[in-house]
Amino acid sequence: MILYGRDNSINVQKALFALRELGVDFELRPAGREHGVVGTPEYIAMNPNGTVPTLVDGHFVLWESNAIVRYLAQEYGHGTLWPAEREVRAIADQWLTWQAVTAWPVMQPAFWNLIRFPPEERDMAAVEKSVADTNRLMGILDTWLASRIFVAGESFTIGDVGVGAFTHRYFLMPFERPELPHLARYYKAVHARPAAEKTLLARIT
Ligand SMILES: N[C@@H](CCC(=O)N[C@@H](CS)C(=O)NCC(=O)O)C(=O)O
Repeated sequence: MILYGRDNSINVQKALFALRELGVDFELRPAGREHGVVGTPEYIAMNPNGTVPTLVDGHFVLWESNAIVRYLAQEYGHGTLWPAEREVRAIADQWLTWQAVTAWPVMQPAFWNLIRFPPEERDMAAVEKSVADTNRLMGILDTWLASRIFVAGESFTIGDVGVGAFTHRYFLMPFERPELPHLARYYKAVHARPAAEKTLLARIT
């Protein structure tokens, strides 16, 4: 299996996290930003969006990080990343979706302005709103985690692949966070996983 991407992208990290949790043999082919590749005709033929990640499994090509996480979990993670119980699986998927569709777009303005843009180009009003909204969303997650270890209950699932990678990025962002004791405990539980240690880099860039 080949994964195209760069290991500092949150969307690539989700695919890497799933591959490593599942113990699947794969090769990471650097692509995106400083690595280029994504604009080549060969890459566009695989992924017309010109984005990362893209997974190649034999003849089969798949893009969209959450689709990749679900594909891998269904193929290799029955009873682990892909819970056997229908409702647990649905809740895991709910949080995987929440990370990508609700949480990440809200934190993106803070990320782009504070991490990617030089100080003179930062839109601090957008940052302020993004930080306030992100902290509010993480408060929802914190409350949810008060009564469970991982987002879908006692076991690590696809939901934690997304929410875990996102929580990591949230705690590394250079802005103030409220006290979120359950989220802080969750973050430690995610980090204790060998796959997380390899995947969630110590610096966000
Ligand atoms: N919804 C897509 C978003 C893909 C995406 O925008 N990826 C970014 C990196 S996080 C990208 O390819 N940026 C351009 C680049 O790295 O060259 C997914 O989840 O896979």
